[in-house]
Amino acid sequence: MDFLFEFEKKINLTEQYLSKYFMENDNHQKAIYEAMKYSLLSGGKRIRPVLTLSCCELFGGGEEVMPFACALEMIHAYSLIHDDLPCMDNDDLRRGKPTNHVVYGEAMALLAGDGLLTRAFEVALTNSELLPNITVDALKLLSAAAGTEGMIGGQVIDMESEEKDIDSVTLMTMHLHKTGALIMAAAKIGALIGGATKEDILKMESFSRYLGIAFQIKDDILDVEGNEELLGKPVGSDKINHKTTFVTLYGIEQAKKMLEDYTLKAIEVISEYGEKADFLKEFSNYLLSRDR
Ligand code: GRG
Repeated sequence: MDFLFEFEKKINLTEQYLSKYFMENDNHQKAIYEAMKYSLLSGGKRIRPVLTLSCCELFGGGEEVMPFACALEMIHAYSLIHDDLPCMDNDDLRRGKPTNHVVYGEAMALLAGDGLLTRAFEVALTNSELLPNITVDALKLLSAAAGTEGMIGGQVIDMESEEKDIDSVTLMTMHLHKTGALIMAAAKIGALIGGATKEDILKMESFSRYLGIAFQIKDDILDVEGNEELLGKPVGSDKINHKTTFVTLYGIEQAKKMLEDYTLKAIEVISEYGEKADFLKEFSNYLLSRDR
């Protein structure tokens, strides 16, 4: 299997679907669609939809998962818009471009985030061929991951930790929610729609929990050692904002060791599926060595 070729194919499919959902907007709502598209169609790595699709394929599914895969990416895009707002992290740059509120103003950025979140659920429901019980279960996973027991819950821990030294348990809990929840939902929804059993879905949960933590550790390392041009945002922001990260808590060398350990654990879980899981194994390694 040529990993980069397969990866590119999955990214292209995601781009096609995402654009399709935003084609017909030459009407009086033009302004909000422009702001939504600015953040949704602007060079994200598409990790969540690619994970959703590949986990679906692992169990024999395919393109039928794309509405849910895109819904996850839309929720991710909304979280980035809101996270950059002046009342949150107040960031001016993301993916090498001015943030949404810098271009469209705070009020429109707020609405663009709200619009993406709401539209995500509409988009998720566009595949009427899925069995109703599968759709309902996938929606439960999606909404729980986005909400107060998931990503929002993690953001609240983050806000309450500002300017404080937090311990390793709080740091882990925060990231399992803030970053991990959507990544875990991607893997589980993909598996569910692909036809996985309950037992398989539990395995995918374990796999994606390790992967989500590894993803965040890498993010913290990149904030120290990354290249600003490749990242499209300034490095060192965690230090400036006095944030506790895997690097500040454990040191850079230990953080790198943890990144490798969590990635290996993820790969170990998925290895049970043999060659069928080759893409996911390579994908885990790609996340470990990524430079943006
Ligand atoms: C709803 C305000 C609000 C926040 C929710 C997820 C989140 C909390 C905020 C987003 C900011 C952030 C730094 C989250 C941590 C997860 C993370 C590393 C996001 C970046 O994801 P990538 O690297 O982004 O997949 P791209 O740009 O590739 O799409």
